[in-house]
Amino acid sequence: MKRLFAASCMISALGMSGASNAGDRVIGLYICENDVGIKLATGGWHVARELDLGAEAVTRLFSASLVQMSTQSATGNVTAGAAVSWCGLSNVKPVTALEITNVAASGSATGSTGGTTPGITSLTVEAETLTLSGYMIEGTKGDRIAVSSSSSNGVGSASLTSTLDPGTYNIVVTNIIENDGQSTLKLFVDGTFIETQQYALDTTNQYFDTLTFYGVTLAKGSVIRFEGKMDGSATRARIDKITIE
Ligand SMILES: [Ca+2]
Ligand SMILES: [Ca+2]
Repeated sequence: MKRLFAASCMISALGMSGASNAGDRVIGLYICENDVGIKLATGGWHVARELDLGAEAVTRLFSASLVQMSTQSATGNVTAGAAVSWCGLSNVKPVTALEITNVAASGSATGSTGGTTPGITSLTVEAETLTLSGYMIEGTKGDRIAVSSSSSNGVGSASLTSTLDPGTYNIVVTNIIENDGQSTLKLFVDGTFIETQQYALDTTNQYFDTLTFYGVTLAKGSVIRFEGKMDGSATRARIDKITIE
């Protein structure tokens, strides 16, 4: 843990006013552009922004948060500013300091309810980071995926391996709707077909929309696969990101 404490001290030196959320847990990470979103079990979404901290500190905070998420050790003080909207999430608090606490050494886990330490129960991943077949990364910032086929009604596949605790989840797909047709999206878990959903028609230049697959049972390490299908040649079953919660 020594290296973690060292990293913690450097990050904490950036600012220590308004500290709160001690004893919380990191339950989700969301990498968006140059920033890292950190979801706390009680404190909700926080974000380490490059514009606040610089790239190096964001990288350190990501490493520390990843360890905290995987070990589910308690946070120390989390120092954050007023809530902002960030990368499609609202009420996100910009972090200036996050203190790592070694639960065993400090005893700061007092006040927890005991029992089994909860694991990871929510996850947001950019579609661009999924394993793609027949999908291409698209957009000026490479910020979405689109079926790449030149054939009418072409299909593409995008998959990820779940790192979540086994359980039942809602899978929310942030997609991009179009004004000239409606793509469809099939969900498969470990090769088993679950459900087909159809994209909405974009009549108001809405652009972003969501499709939610409710009550999906995931085992540890389940492979979640989406199969997008073009509507003729009009649409490309575009996906921005996936949230599983
Ligand atoms: Ca179109
Ligand atoms: Ca995206």
